Amino acid sequence: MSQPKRYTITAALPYTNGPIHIGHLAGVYVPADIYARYQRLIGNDVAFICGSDEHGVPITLKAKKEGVTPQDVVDKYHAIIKTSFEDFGISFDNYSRTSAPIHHETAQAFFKTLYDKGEFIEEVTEQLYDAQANQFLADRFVVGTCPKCGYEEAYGDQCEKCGTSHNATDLINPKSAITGNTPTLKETKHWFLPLDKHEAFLKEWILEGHKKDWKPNVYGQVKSWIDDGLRPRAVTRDLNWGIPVPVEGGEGKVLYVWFDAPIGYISATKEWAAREGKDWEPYWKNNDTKLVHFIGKDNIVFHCIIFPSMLKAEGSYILPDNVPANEFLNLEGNKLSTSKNWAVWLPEYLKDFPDKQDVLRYALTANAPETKDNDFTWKDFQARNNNELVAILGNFINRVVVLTHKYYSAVVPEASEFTAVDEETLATLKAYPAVISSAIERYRFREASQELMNLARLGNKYLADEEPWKVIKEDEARTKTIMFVALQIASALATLSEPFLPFTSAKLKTILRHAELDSEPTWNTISEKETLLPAGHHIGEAELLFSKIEDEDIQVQLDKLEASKKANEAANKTAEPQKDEITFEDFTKLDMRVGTIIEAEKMPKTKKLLVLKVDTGIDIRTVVSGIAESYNPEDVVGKKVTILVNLAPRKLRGVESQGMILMTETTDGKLVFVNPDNALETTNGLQIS
Ligand code: B3M
Ligand code: ZN
Repeated sequence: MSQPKRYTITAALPYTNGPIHIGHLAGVYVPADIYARYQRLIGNDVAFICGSDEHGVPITLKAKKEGVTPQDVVDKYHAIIKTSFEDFGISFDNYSRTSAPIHHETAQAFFKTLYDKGEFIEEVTEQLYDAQANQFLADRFVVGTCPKCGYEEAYGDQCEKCGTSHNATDLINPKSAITGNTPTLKETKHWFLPLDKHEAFLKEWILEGHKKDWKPNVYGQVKSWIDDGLRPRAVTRDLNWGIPVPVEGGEGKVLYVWFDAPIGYISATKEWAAREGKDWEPYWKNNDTKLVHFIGKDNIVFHCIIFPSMLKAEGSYILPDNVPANEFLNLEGNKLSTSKNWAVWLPEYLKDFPDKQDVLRYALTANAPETKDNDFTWKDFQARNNNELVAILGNFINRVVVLTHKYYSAVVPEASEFTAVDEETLATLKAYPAVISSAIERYRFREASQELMNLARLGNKYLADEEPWKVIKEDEARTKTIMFVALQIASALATLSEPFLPFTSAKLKTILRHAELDSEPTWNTISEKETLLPAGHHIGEAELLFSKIEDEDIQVQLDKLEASKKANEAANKTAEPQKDEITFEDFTKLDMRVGTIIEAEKMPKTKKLLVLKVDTGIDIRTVVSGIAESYNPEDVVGKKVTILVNLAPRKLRGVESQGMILMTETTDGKLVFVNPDNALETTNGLQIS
């Protein structure tokens, strides 16, 4: 067997400003977990690292919105996110947080090293400033038009549309996210990482060195940024939430969140190694370690250009071997959005589907946004569960286990002679670990998950073709052989499903009593061993691996989304813009009185019109009013209304209307009377004061 390799596998540190949703899981954490579990299974030495990203403007904004401190925000969401990862079986070796003292020390030391080596440019420049908020506007504190793609809601440090990272002063038409004001410029000192200085190295390392093995979406983005030319980027900020800048002149300033966060991978590795009594340095400094960053596509620039430039400038670190960034997952045709609550939040999913962690993992993997943005639909989720997990994998295992109990009292039977079909089936089985490995090694997790399902299909087909339930009536020896072969497939599935379906794999190993075998099948031995489950081995009770998801369960989820959509529509219904200005004289021309509706009836053959008789205090007049969709005639009789009495009469459907009742519209479109109860009733009309 080959020497175990050392792997440092990182997954993007989630911002602790909210829980995580299926987009995070599909794009980053499930593929990273499949990869890490797989590397462990084949015997490699793995440090699978993540943690909460607790600095940066998103946290500050959330704290402002909720009226609490940033520390309150990160404490709350760190706990929620950490629990979600555990709940979904994401097998981090360490889930740390960037507020941990070890991280503050590590990030400050890193900064200090670059500072001492003269790797920064120290410069006083004009930066965007919000005088009203008394605050410099960096990162998400400022929104404007992206200089590269024209997206109008780009942040100060990055455009989420095209992924480009830029300086806040590059934004066209910047606006403060705090007050909405147009910022002014104010001088301030910062430290800049001269990315231009690392351009040649980046070109050689990525553009020449990783043309073949990096995903085209990642390579293409990196190439386009490098081709556009790189410029120095500020790595410090005038903010009060973050890691203090540890050098002279840095008082009152903090490290840019994207400077400190990737160093979080290193701090989390240190924390883990100390706990485990290991040395952290080989995981970050030995050339034979493979460093792999799992991220979403909006993080590419930071992991492929900025962080590697930092590591290179520091000098003692290895660089990532690969950065298999995924594209985005949409939900039912729309972009996932926290602010619009257009998401499936993991804690909520678990409330509705408490034992279906693996189902979500599987649905997200089978439909992962690996090469392009992809859509998650609840119908597809239901189909993946019912048609694949239940009907193929679950069904196969259930048949094997139930028949073994029924025919052989749960003991693996002795095989006699293998037929050509048996030989071929067993040979195909032995090839599966390599097939699935190859897909995983190429970061093709969709393909890998489908190959796993194909192995279950192989089992199902084998049983359907060999029909042990028929053969048992005439040929006992043959039935034993068939069941023996089927049991080998079940055993391989228990092992090979672990990276994808860890909960199911554990259940299946319990059912097959893998732990009681002299030598438990492993990823590497499946292809080598003659048998996985030997004759005479006792298996355990059948247990339901998957259960059908009904249409009603799916409807509940669709209804939730529909409710979000409605709530958004109501919230987004913006007020009509103000009309052209009028003069005070114009206004005094209006003669408004308080009147009482004394009669009301529907205008025949219309939907909208009511014919009203109104006592205005000066006379009783007829008014035709377009309120029939909001009021029944009987409901308005007796109501006090504000009426404009000197409006020129006009005929509507043959009835002369002698005035206008003042109405206003609520946000959901209902017309309501301008309530005159507070108006002064005078013969001179509405009081103006
Ligand atoms: N927290 C951004 C994000 O959640 C960021 C990742 C940091 S990885 C070092 O999109
Ligand atoms: Zn852009």
